[in-house]
Amino acid sequence: MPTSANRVLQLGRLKPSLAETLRTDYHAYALPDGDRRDVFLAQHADEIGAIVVSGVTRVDSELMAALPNLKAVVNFGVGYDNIDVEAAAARGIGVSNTPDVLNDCVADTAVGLLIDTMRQFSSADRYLRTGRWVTDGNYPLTHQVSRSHVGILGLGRIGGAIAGRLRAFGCSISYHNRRQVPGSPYRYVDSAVGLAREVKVLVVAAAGGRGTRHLVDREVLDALGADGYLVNIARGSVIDQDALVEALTQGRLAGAGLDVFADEPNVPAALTKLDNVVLLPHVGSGTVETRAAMEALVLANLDKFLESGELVTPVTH
Ligand code: 8YV
Repeated sequence: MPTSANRVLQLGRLKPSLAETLRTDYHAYALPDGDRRDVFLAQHADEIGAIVVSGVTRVDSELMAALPNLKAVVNFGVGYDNIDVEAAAARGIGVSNTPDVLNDCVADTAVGLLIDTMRQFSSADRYLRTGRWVTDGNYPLTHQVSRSHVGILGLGRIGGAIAGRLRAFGCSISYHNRRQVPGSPYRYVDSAVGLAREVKVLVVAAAGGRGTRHLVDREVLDALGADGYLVNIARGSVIDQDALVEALTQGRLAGAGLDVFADEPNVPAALTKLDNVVLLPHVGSGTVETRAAMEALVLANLDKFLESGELVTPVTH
């Protein structure tokens, strides 16, 4: 149980079991919405030492300023573009995320999306269910995944796990990253557009945030071209979504597999009408096993913070 000057605040919705643990074992507050929020802050702002939040809820400098004793933001998720990390650093507030424990599931999702997009399994399933196999005959031919040339945009922990899986498919792998990865067995390309120009499939695995906003723009999409495929398991903000919708609807891109979008949970209606697009509702890490591991890491960070003021997996940026 944290001391009264180091209370825990739940911000936004969390995994139900995590919210329950915070409420019962940590006597955490939950920040109310609307007018009740100001009333809550007037009464309790001084008590809050740590925030627990998930990737969908913003932690901005205004909120940090309203909590004078805030010392930690513990994030459920590896991506932390929901948190103003510069403002946190300036105020001496530590931020933690949940790295590594979700690499496998997110990489599985990327490969699943890539295969579904190129082989059109979801579309073929719809074809069968709507009786078209009987009326129209065999499903049209699609494109081979094995031995294709794949580009990974962002060769971090998740990008590396995706590349490792695709290697087993005999794919040749190139990548673009802010910095070349020392000792990487994959071919480095020094720009996103250069990478898109040489590959059949571009897989986006770069962290979100200001530095990567619209890294995949119209020029990159055109470099990928009418025979190229795009897969995104990172953040919707990394892609210029309007340019993507335009390229797909005009046939300037062969297809796309998307787990993330610019304004979740809203997805452009134009995308839902296309059969060469596979759309998932941000399920990359969404398995029982991985979400349990993320929850355990959130609590490990919180416990360490409450004991020592330190975090297990602090974000360094
Ligand atoms: C989660 C994610 O869906 O870890 C991330 O960055 O995007 C996902 O694992 C999300 O954080 C849960 O809200």
